Parts: sequence; C-alpha cells; structure tokens
Amino acid sequence: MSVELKLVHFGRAFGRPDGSPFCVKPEAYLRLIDVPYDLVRGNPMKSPRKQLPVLLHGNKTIAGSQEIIEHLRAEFGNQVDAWLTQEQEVQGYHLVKSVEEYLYFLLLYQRWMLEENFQLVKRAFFDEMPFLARLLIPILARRGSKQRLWGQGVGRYTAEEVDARAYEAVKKLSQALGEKPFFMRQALLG
Ligand SMILES: N[C@@H](CCC(=O)N[C@@H](CS)C(=O)NCC(=O)O)C(=O)O
Repeated sequence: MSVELKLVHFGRAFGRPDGSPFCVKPEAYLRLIDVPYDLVRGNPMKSPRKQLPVLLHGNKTIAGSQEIIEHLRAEFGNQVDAWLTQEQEVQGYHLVKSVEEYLYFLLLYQRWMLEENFQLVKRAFFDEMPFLARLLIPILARRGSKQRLWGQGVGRYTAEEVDARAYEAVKKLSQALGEKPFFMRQALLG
C-alpha cells in the first residue's frame, strides 16, 4: 500500500521526534492510530500559515496540529479517545490549551532567550543548513520568537520569573497526572 499521508515537520532534535512540540503531537497521534505515514522536512515559510506542522493527504493540505488530528479523526474514525465523557473532553480541552498557550511560551523563552540554550538550539536545528542560511536563519528565528513572546506577555518576565512559572506549571501537571499512565484516564484501582 502506498503511503498517502505526509507529515511536514522540522526534524528530529534533542533525541525527540521533533524540535517542535506541535510536530510531536500529530506524529504521536499517527503512531497511536497505526496508519502509515512519511515524514518530510519542511520550511514553515512555505506552509499555508507560515508554521509547521502540515499534513499532506492526497491533494489536501491541512495546517495546524489540532486540525491534523481532527482530519485524521474524520478520515479514520476516533480510535483513541471516543470513550471520554463530555466532562473529561472539556477538561482535556483546557489542559491542552494550558500547555499549548502557556507552558509552550515558557519553553519558547527558555530555548530562544537564554543565551546558553540558544547555542544548543542553533546547533540542533540549523547545523545541517548551508553556510549562509546557518548564519542568518537562527538570528531571524530568534527575532521572531522575541516578538511573539513580547506580544504574548511571557517575554516581559525575567529569566527567574519564567523559571518559577515553568516549574509551577510542570508541577501542577504532574499533580494532575498523579499515578495515572496518561491524562483523562480514571485513577487506577487497587
Ligand atoms: N497552533 C499551531 C502552532 C504551530 C507553531 O507554533 N509552530 C511553530 C514551531 S513550534 C512554527 O512553525 N514556527 C515557525 C515560525 O514562527 O517561523 C499548531 O498547533 O500547529
């Protein structure tokens, strides 16, 4: 069977499936539903919203991690979490929003604004690029992240304030997870 799903992503980094958590998310979903897919390294500037991930499915182009999951659900059925109660679905929605719209920005700050981490990011994300691109793209990407962070608000914190908020956010996630193997799963009995 030929593979008709192509996930356009940034690429493996830091020993993880992708440097971007938004690209890890649809790939994790594809693995959960066990549908064959190819990975293609892409350029966000060439994608519909100037961001990755993007899914190519036949002649359809789907931009955005959530839209990709919704598309896969519509095409292949909900094999992953159809058992959620409506209350759990609502809780899950807000959990995802807090990770994607808050914790993500703390991560963005730590990666791009702290010099020591930026040097690691530069090596992990851009080392394989041709010389000029390797020189310029990290500077432009850092500038873009700085503007996003300022607009969102996290960019106005000090590094110490960001650290404290990231620690608090991860600790609360860990408390919510408790002994469960994944979120929204009822606590294991016995
Ligand atoms: N809401 C989008 C967010 C995707 C996103 O923020 N992607 C970032 C990488 S983490 C990106 O492509 N940035 C490229 C840029 O800003 O130039 C989703 O869920 O897919």
